[in-house]
Amino acid sequence: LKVVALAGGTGSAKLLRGLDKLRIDLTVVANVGDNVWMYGLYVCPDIDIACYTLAGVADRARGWGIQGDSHRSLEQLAKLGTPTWFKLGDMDMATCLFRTRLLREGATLTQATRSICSALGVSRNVIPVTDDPVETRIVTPQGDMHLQEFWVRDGGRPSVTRVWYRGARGAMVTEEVKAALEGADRVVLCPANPVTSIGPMLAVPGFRTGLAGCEAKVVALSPMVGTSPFSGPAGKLMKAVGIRADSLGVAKLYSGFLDSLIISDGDVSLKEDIASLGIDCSLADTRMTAASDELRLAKKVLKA
Ligand code: FO1
Repeated sequence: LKVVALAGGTGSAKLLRGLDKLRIDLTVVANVGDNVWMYGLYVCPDIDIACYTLAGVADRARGWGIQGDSHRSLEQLAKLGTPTWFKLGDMDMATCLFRTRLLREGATLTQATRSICSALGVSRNVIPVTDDPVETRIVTPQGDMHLQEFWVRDGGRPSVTRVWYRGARGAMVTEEVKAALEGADRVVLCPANPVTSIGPMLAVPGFRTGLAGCEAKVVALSPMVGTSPFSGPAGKLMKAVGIRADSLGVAKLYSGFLDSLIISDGDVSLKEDIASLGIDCSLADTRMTAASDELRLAKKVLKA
C-alpha cells in the first residue's frame, strides 16, 4: 500500500510513528512554512521532527528536537550577545549546519533532506512540499512576524489579525510530491495545525488541486478535540482566519479534497454537519498518549 502522509509538527509525529510500524510504502510530505533562518542556519522544524521520529531519536516529550540533546552552543551564543529564545540543541544544530552547507552548495531542500535521512538511517521517503521558500507570517498589532517569533519568542500571546504565507504564490510543488500523490493508494493528513502546518501546503499552487484530483482516498485525523487542539496555537489561529475552531472548521477548510475525517468521539454532535459537506465522518478516541494509541489510529486512518 502506497501511503502519502502530510505532516506538520508534534501531533503529526505521533501518527507517523504509528504508520512507520505498518508494512506500507510511506512517503511523508512535510510542511515548510515554519522553516526559519536562525543563528545563520536554515532550521526546518517539521522536516526534522519527521526525520528524527522515523530515525527513532526524536525528543517525544518535548515534541521537537533530538532526545538527550544539550545546549552548549546556545550558551556560547548567549555569551556572544545573541538572543537565544529559540532553543536549538547542539545535535539539532549540527543537522541544520549540514543542511545549510548543502543548500549553499546548490542542493535543493529535497536533496538536502534525502541526505539527512540517509545519514540518519531513515528508510522512509521524507520530502518537503516545495523547494521554494514559503514562510507562515502572523500579523499582530505589534507587527507582522514569523510564526516562530509569534509562537516561541512571544509565547503565542499577541492577538492575531491575519495569517499569510510569504512566497507561496510563486512557489512550486516538487516533481517528487506530484509523483507521490499520483502513485498513492491513500493520502493521510496527520493531526496538524490547519493554519500553520497544512495551510502553507495548500497555499502552494497546484497542491490543493493535486489532492482533489488524485485517485487515492484522502483521509484526515482531526487535530481538534472539542475546541482545543492536541498541541500548539491551532484554535487561536483558526479563529483569526475566520474558521470555527473545531473539527467542523477543519472539515470546511479541507472540503473539496477530503474524502474522510476521523474526529474525537466526544464531538459526535458535529458528525451530521461534517457528513453534509460530503465528507465521510467517523469517530474514535483520537488522543495519542501511548504508543498503542499511535498504532491504533495509524491502522484506523488506513481503513477509514
Ligand atoms: N518550540 C518551542 O516551543 N520552543 C523552542 O525553543 C523551540 C525550538 C526548536 C528548535 C528546533 C526545532 O526544529 C523546533 C523547535 N521548536 C521549538 C518547535 C517549533 O517551534 C514548532 O513546534 C514547530 O515549528 C511547529 O511545527
